[in-house]
Amino acid sequence: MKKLFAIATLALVTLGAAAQTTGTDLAEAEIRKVDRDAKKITLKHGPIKNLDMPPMTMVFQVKDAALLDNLKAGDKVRFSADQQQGAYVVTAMQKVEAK
Ligand SMILES: [Cu+2]
Repeated sequence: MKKLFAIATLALVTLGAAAQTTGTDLAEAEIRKVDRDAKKITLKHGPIKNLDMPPMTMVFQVKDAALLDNLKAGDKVRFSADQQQGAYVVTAMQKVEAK
C-alpha cells in the first residue's frame, strides 16, 4: 500500500513537470488572419523563446491544416513554432478561451 502511494505521487510529480515545460514553450498570440487553403496564419505574437523572437505580427506556415480548425481572426491562442527549411512553421496551437 505504501509503495503504491509512492508510485502515484511520483506519477503526479512527473505530470506536473511535463505540464510546466509545455507551458513555458508555448507562445501567446492573437490571430489576425487564417488562410486555410495556403496553410498559413497571420499572428500577432508575444515573445517566442525557442526561436529567440521578440513580439511582432507575422505570417506562419502551419504543419497541418487541421491546426486551423475552429480558429478565426481575433481568437487568442497559445502555440509553438519551429524553423524548418527557412520558414517558420506552427507545430501546435490551442485556443485560449475568453474569460
Ligand atoms: Cu515573429
